[in-house]
Amino acid sequence: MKTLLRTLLSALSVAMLLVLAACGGSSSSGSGSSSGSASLNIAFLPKAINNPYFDTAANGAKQAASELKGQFKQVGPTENSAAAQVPFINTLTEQHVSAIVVSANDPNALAPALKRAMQQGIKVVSYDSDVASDARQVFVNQANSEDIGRIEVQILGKLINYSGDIAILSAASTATNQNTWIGYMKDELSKPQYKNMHLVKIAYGNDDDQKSFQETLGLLQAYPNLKGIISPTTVGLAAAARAIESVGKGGKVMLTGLGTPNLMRKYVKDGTCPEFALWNPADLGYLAYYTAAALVEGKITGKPGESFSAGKLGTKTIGPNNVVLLGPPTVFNKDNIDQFNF
Ligand code: RAM
Repeated sequence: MKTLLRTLLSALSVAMLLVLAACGGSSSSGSGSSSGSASLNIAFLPKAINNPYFDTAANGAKQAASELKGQFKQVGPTENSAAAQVPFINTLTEQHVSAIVVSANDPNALAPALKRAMQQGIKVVSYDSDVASDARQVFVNQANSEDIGRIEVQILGKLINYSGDIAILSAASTATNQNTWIGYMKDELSKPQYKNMHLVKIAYGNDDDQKSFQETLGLLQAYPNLKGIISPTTVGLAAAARAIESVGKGGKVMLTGLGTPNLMRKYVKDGTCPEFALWNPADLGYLAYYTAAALVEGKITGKPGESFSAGKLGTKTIGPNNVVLLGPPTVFNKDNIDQFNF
């Protein structure tokens, strides 16, 4: 009897291993509302999963799905790379979901796969980080890209008295959103009031905590006179704060960028990162779901000037280049950070 049990148990564990192997370690996070309208079968594909920023966005999308009685699922790689995102697009296309909502690690590398999806009638919405404009119907932008880039330089300027060497710690070197923002940072830095601030290096942490931490240590070592760092990524900003403190430079090398209040609260209060910016990622996911749903239901086609209802966010209108804007970013500091919990 015992032997039989043992044989059964080991057969079961082999079967489980086979199932896991068949999943290929592809990390798909669970589906939200499983009931709901079969035609609203909307899949989110973030740059990578296991990033609290995208988890928060997914929570907003789930809320939208339940309001619209649609389905939601999120799939994605564990590593921030366009190459790792492509197979997920292909699988979603084979599954014939009604819409793919994607945050791109590269504007062009995802385009062929997304265009194939669109040819099969699948609606494509980019959110957070855009793809080439002919590879999606609509881009849901979190905030005006120019404002985001300029605000970060303005905050750092204030923190370091407009003087000294500065560096940027970005995400993937091909990320559409970070590269757009960095373009505006450079433009802001070219204004006369920043003439004594010098951008010495842009480092890339790939939205990977450990790599971002190491890259920050590298910056601190290579540029001992560094006065400030801008990290326009939630993963990079938190890792940079930890790295700065690990070498006792908290408050000496000023840090700002884009972060989530929950990850940055400690560093705002102890002075390592006195001020940073972000939008509400949950609202971004919510708006992206409503946009995809409006496309699937034929309420919009994605052309500038079309309007649709985005639930609690009110009526939204598609702007130039088929972009829907969430709203202005929020600046967080010690005076307001405790009012936020995400
Ligand atoms: C990271 C990602 C994301 C970006 C935020 C600010 O989580 O790079 O794309 O929008 O930071």
